[in-house]
Parts: sequence; C-alpha cells; structure tokens
Amino acid sequence: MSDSLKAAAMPLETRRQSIDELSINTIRTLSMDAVQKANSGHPGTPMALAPLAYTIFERFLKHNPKNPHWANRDRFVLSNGHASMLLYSLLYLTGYGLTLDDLKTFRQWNSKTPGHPEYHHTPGVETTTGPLGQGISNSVGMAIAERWIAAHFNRPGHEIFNYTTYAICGDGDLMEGVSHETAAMAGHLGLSNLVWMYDNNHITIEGSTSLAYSDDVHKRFEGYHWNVLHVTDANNTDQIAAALRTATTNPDKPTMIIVDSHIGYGAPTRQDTKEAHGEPLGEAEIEGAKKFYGWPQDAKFLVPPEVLAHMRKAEDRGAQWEAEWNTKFAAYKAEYPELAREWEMIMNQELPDGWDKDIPVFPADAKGAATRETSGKVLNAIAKRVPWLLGGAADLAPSTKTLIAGEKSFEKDSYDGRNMHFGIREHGMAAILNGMALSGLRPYGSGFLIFSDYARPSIRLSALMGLPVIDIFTHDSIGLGEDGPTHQPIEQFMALRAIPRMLFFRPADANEVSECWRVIMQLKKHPAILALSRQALPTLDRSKYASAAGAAKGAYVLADCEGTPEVILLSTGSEVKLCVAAYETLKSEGVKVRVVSMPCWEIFEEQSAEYREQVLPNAVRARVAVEAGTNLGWDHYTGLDGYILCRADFGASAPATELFTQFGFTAENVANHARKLIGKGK
Ligand SMILES: Cc1ncc(C[n+]2csc(CCOP(=O)(O)OP(=O)(O)O)c2C)c(N)n1
Repeated sequence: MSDSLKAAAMPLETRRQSIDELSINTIRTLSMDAVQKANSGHPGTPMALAPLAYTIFERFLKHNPKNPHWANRDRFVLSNGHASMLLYSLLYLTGYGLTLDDLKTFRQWNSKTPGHPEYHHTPGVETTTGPLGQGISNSVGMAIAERWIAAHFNRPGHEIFNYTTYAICGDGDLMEGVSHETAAMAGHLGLSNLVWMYDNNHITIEGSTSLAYSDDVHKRFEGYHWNVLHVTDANNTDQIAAALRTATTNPDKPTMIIVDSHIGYGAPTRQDTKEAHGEPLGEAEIEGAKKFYGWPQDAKFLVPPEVLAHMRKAEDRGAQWEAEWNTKFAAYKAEYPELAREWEMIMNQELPDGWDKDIPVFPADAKGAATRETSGKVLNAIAKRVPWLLGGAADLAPSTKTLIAGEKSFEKDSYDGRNMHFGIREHGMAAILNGMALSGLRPYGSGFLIFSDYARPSIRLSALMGLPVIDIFTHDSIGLGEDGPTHQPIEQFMALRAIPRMLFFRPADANEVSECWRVIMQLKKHPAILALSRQALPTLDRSKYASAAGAAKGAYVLADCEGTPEVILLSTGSEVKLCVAAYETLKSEGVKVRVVSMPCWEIFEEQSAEYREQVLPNAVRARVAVEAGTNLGWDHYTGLDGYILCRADFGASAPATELFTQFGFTAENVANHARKLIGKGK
C-alpha cells in the first residue's frame, strides 16, 4: 500500500490528532521502525524526545534545510548520538535531502544514516556524536565561535551574526567529565546563546541511574552560573516552548532545561526500562506503542502526507530567512567590504594574500632556542595576518608560548579577544576547539604533550571529522627534565601518530618550526599536532645542511654524503641534533652517512614512491632511528636490519642533559650504533 493510501486508511483516532501530534508520532514511529528494520539501534530515546526535538525544529530553530551551511543558522546538536534516528527522522521530514529509503537503510553499509550522526556524511549533522559528552562540549565551542564572530564582524546597524546553539543531551553526557569542564566554561563566559536540554529519564544501559548517579543537576548548573529551567512533562510542547522562549531571551547566561521524560514512551512493557535504551522493541511492542499513539498498527515507515507537507514548510521558512540574511549581508558588504571579504575567506577556508609573509627565517645559532619559543614567534607572525586564528592554553600559555601579543583575552566582556583561557581543562579545550573549527575558525589549543592523553577523545574526533584544529603540545620528551616521569611523554608520539588522518609534527629546529606552521595553516581537512621542545635546540646552519623547506614533504635529507650512503640516521625533533653531530663524526672517519629529518611521518607517507626511495633508498638497510619516545612503529623505517635508539620505558626526574646521557641519547652512542650496523664498530 502506498503511504498516501495508508494515510487515508488511518484510524479515526490518528486523523483527529493535531498536526503537532501527528508529526511527533511520525518521528516516533519512523525511529522505531528504522531500528527494528536494522535490528540494531536505540528506539527509546527518540520515542521520548520526539516532542522536544519537534518543538525546537518547528518553533525555534532558524535553519535552512536546503542550505545546511547557511552562515547564520542556529546549530542543533544531538549529543546523545545513539538516539540518531531522532535526528535522521527530523532531517528527512524537514527536507535535508534524506529520503525514506535512507531511513530504511539505517546503520547499513554506505547509507546516509549511520549508527551515530557523522559530520560531513549526512547533510544537517553539525558534529559527529556518540562518544558521550562530546556533542555538548562541541556546542560550547560553537557558542564561543558565534560570540567571537559576532563581536568581530557585527557593526552598529549590522547585526549579521546572532545565532543560537541548541544541544540535547542525556545522563551519559552529563556524567562524562568533559561535560563538567565545558559547562563550567560556558557559565564562566556567560554564553547566553547556548541552550542545553537534558533528557532526565533516569535510565542508562545498566538500569536506573540511581545505581551510579545522584548529582543534583539543577544545583550543579546553577553552580556553574547557568540559568536552569525545568520541564516536568516531555510530552507537553507548550511547557517546552515556554522554557525555550525563556532560554533564548536570557541576556547573560547559558540555559539548561531539565526535561523529565520516559524512555520508550508508549511501549506497553518497555517504557521506563533499560531495554528500551538500546534494543529494537520487537514487533509486539511496536504494535502496542503504535496503538497507544493511535497509529495504524501494521503500518511501517508511515508518513502521513499532511505531516510531510507541514514539516517541509521548514524549507520555505529557511529559504526566506536565508534570503533576508543575504540582503543584510549585501548591505554590510557594501559598507564593510574588507570585513565581508574576511568572512568569505573563512567560509571558503582561504587564507589572506601574504598570510605567510612574516614567517621568520632564523639564522644559524649553535645555542638556538626551544622550538616552543620559535613556534610562539611564528604563531604571532601568522596571527597578525589571519584574524580568525585564535586560541590559547590549558593554563600553560607562559610555557607553551601561545599568547598573541597585543590581543585581548576572550572573556565575558571581550568576546572579540583572541587569547583564550581554557583553565586546566585539556579535554574540554579540545572539544571546544572542535566546535570552533566546525564554525569556520582556525582554533588552536596548547598544553604539555603528556596531557594530550587527557584531550585524546576529542583529538580523535577532530581527526574523524577532518577539522583543521591545531594542537600545540610542548615539553615533548624527557628533555623537559626535572618534572620527571609523570610529565615526560614516552608513548604519546606513537599514540598520536596512530590516530588516522592526524598529522603529527615534531620539528627539529627553529626553521623546521616555520615550515611546519606553513604546512599546518594550509590544512583544510586534517588536524595537526605540533610537538615542541621545552629545551633549547641549535638552529641548524642551512647553508651547510639542506633547507628546512624539505619539512613540507614530511621527511627530507638533511645532511648527505657523495653517492649511496652506507648508513642512514633518521630522527625527529630534539634528537636530530644528535644525529647531525654523529654525522659529522662519522663523516670525518670516512663513513658515507646520511641524516634524514622526519618532522611529519604522515606527510612523508603521502609522497611519491620515487621521493620516498630517494630519501630512504631501499638498498640501504643500515639505519639508525633516534627518538626519545617509545620504539613501537620505528621498525617501519628501520626494517629488521636497523637499530632503534628510543626510550620504551618511563623517564625519570633529573636535569635533561643527565637524562639524555643516562638513557643513551648521545651523539657518541648514535655513531656507535651506526658503526656497528656497517661492521665498523669499535
Ligand atoms: C564515552 C562513552 N562511553 C560509553 C558509551 C556507551 N553508551 C552509549 S549510550 C550509554 C548510556 C547512556 O545513557 P543515557 O545518556 O541516559 O541515554 P538514554 O538511555 O537516555 O538513551 C552508554 C554507556 C558511549 N557512547 N560513550
């Protein structure tokens, strides 16, 4: 039977429902049917939250389904991403280009409706969610971005940017630590453009939340300086709308709306049970729920035509909003052409002409400087020309050298500031950076490399989403010295290199820092990590050794011999200088030796086979890799015949020079291993 025939055959009860009720029940039943067909997924939460999500989309969200990228759209984030069918149903019904067939192929190979919402994959999905706590934390970054964009671009009489970010979350989101970090920041910053709606259903996977959770959410958010509202019945759309109205007119605080709901609402035996969370309901429960909703019990994927017609009006509203905005933007552009051009560059991921003009070239210097120091200089040189490059540190800016000179702090009373203060919240920082990057900005965060572990879940998502976030991690090895093994990264290089699509940079000297930044700024679909030294590193004499421009290829021959080398020394970051010193010794002994600096493995792997063969000739099997981190992975370059001079165990507390000596990171040791490999060992 066609949908319209089915709709015509709907029971009287169904037809008497208001268009709101019909629409809500359509969202519910589509979600139930899709999960059942996939035999996998989470039906209970879409059933419970359909009235909430419907009210947002129908009455509050300013969006344009025909252009999911419209600049001034409100953002909607489903942080409890397991309830993805709620979002897909809404995206289909409001006209984002999803089809009913897409809903019927929920969770299947190549479908537009994967298990959890994926950014870039499904039009209208603003961020990838599923790892609980991330979506709401991204929403804080989105709200921060809007505040900055509004402060930077709006002019008297030209309020070009004024959007709101809405996020729905569940118990899991609020239990996760990252939500505490980012909610605290949102409250501190007074982000009145942010609304979270908490699905207070008292159920998680193991059962009642009372097993593990007794936070007073109201007090918790009041304590963060949020405005807290309560909706006592998730089915009461008037109550929901009233709360949203209050939330969106609040002048100076983010709003948390606690919504009391019933998971699996309407299922005869599964409502309010843990089974409603993550199991298909089964045919009998579905029929019972449909009966409860006054829905034809045997209909599957039924969309009453009047519901589709009603909800697709979102397209007309959206087109009109965007057209009005385009008119406003045109007037703005006429008056402020340079600012308008800036915005267009942001939208197109372009960089201003001459953005890299001031990137310094550092003169050779045996004493040199820490790469964190030179990075600070390069960052400042770029920031002057790229206004939307902004960021900060997790309370470590004096160490990470990430302050932009002459710029204000981003604070409640100065949203145009570019120096951000994330507090001691690495995870929250990384999640916020993702939200900012999703809003078009080029955000950077910084901290000690060891604490990348604290930020890792969000860093991983930046890679999965292909966001050009920049993470500046300093104190990148045992070279940080006396703080000891708690602070000395060992496995972090490899752990970060292991993240697909992540580009991990570890420059060897000041000029490699410049070149790495030059590459990083041009990235559009990859996040980057810059691992930088605390300790000074010599600035190599580039008239003697190869140009640092080679860093753009990920790895390059830094120092070479005539003809084919007998042995190759490979290294990154602070250990390159040891290889260069060993090279000089070996060369003076008549050994044919090459040094390869490898600031970014991932980029090197992208080079042509010819280039890689030029740098690391297959025939040269005597290779010594030197890196003050774990050995795991280096055998990819050293092969079975090479030697890996690494530190696979934890570090220790002592001055850096002592640690390097004790752990064998000396030029002499490098040279010895090289000699041994070519049978010239002493
Ligand atoms: C970081 C993280 N840990 C664990 C999970 C697995 N998981 C998915 S849903 C869920 C329970 C969430 O409960 P709640 O937020 O109350 O969702 P509801 O049951 O209301 O749908 C868990 C533990 C996850 N997705 N992310």
